[in-house]
Amino acid sequence: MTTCADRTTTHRWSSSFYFALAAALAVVVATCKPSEVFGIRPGTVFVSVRDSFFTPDTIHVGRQLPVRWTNEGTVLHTVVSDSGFFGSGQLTPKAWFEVRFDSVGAYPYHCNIHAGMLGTVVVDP
Ligand SMILES: [Cu+2]
Repeated sequence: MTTCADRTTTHRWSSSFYFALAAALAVVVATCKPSEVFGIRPGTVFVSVRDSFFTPDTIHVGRQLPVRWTNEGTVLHTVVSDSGFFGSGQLTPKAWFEVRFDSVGAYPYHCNIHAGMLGTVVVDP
């Protein structure tokens, strides 16, 4: 991935684009199959993925703390940022997907299998 500093045309980009790019670079993603066991960091915020909605659909999380989505439904779902910052791929039942955010802001996301499965992560300072 190319960084801002490598570009010669950055002066043309809007500040919102800079913010979006910084946010995109700041997202850390992990995903896991059901059989794998990982420790859960203190402060992790959990979102349940159901058939077919996210609950809670809006969550607040501090910077650097993980958000973990777990498929608690019976069919495949995905967790995909509306802006392309992150994407889980297909989550089978019991599988989870985790993202940490370095930048404050609101990050709307959706399931790309089921129209109307929507949620928002709000990253607080
Ligand atoms: Cu879905």
